[in-house]
Amino acid sequence: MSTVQKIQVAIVGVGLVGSELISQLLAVTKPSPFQIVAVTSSKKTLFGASLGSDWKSSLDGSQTKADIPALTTHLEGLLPNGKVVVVDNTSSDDIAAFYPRWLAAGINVVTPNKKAFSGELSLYEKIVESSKASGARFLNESTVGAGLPIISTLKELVITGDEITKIEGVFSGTMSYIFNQYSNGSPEGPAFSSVVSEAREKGYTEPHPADDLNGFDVARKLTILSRTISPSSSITSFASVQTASLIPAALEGIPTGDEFIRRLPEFDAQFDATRKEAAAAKEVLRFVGVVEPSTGTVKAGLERYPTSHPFATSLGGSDNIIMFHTKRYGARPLIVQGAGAGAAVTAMGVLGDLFKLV
Ligand SMILES: NC(=O)c1ccc[n+]([C@@H]2O[C@H](COP(=O)([O-])OP(=O)(O)OC[C@H]3O[C@@H](n4cnc5c(N)ncnc54)[C@H](OP(=O)(O)O)[C@@H]3O)[C@@H](O)[C@H]2O)c1
Ligand SMILES: *[C@@H]1O[C@H](CO)[C@@H](O)[C@H](O)[C@H]1NC(C)=O
Ligand SMILES: CC(=O)N[C@H]1CO[C@H](CO)[C@@H](O)[C@@H]1O
Repeated sequence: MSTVQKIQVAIVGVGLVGSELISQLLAVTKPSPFQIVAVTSSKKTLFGASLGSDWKSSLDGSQTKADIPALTTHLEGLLPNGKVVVVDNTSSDDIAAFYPRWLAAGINVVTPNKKAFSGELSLYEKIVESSKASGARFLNESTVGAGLPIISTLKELVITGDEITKIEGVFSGTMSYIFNQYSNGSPEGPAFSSVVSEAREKGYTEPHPADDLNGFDVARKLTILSRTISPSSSITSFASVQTASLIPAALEGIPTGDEFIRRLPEFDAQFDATRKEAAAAKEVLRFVGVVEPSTGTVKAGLERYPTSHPFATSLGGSDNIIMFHTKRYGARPLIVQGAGAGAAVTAMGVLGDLFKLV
């Protein structure tokens, strides 16, 4: 390996997953094909060709301010030494806006950040063009289902010539948790507001639960799947996905999560009626995303499934489950299921993408 050039990895955003990724990178069986050359938080940057397990205190002590253009110049300077890849572990639109520049320069991009791939079509088109022009790659496995093999499974179905009839799934870990608790086929159960409030206390929701209940996270994931099936998909941005928000109209725009939680009980009766209706038909409620290429349907919302359906029987915790209905898989769809969030599995999805560059 010593004669083989290492892949030079720069990590932007060092929270839970970023930190976990660094641990996993440092634990890769020796000789590792990777070398961490830079780590950046929103405040500071640390450069170094041999960052080790003490990276956190070194970053804290660094005198170098975070500066993405300066990082970019530094990385361009490393290109003669071999491949360079930026791991974007932020949820920042500002960082996403740099992908075209990085890709055009020949720097690969690996990320769990959905922003660039699910936002404005013009940014996405620039990303695709810059990558084509330079040959640098962008990899996105962990944007959908964290570490679960969703994108890679879909890509393989598509490139081998299978025809996707429909993809349907529970794509949000938060929504999964909420409805696994709320609706199990019984007409009775805990109040919707109490399930949401408990999920929030456990840290399973965003600080403002409306940021989960609006369905945008699912709409972003569906946009990524649609564009992966067909880069010329007509989705102009995730905002154009037909999304049935669960936020009661009267609570739209409430500024704080605390006030939202205080008011949510006013709408328990409404959710309860929906649960009773489903139970009477021996069905459960699940918040799902659907992509149906033949009709151009891309939608997110609450749907009902029979109590015998895998979406009712096989989900626990905040699992994701994704069903691929295709021509070859016929009446028995291909199903991928498992934990769809968490630092360890998300970092694994990112590291798996890094290995694709080796
Ligand atoms: N956690 C999961 O299970 C999971 C699963 C799949 C995908 N993801 C995706 O992973 C990404 C991160 O997740 P998150 O929700 O935990 O994000 P987050 O809380 O917003 O964390 C982002 C991190 O990036 C850093 N950051 C933000 N802007 C930056 C900038 N301009 N330059 C450098 N660093 C910057 C922040 O640094 P400071 O701490 O220095 O402020 C922070 O540590 C998101 O895109 C998310 O959608 C997460
Ligand atoms: C995700 O990455 C794959 C490459 O692995 C690519 O084929 C696909 O088009 C990408 N999708 C999006 C929406 O970026
Ligand atoms: C995917 C990933 O690494 N996400 C992490 C990025 O960093 C933030 C910390 O600020 C974590 O919270 C994320 O989980």
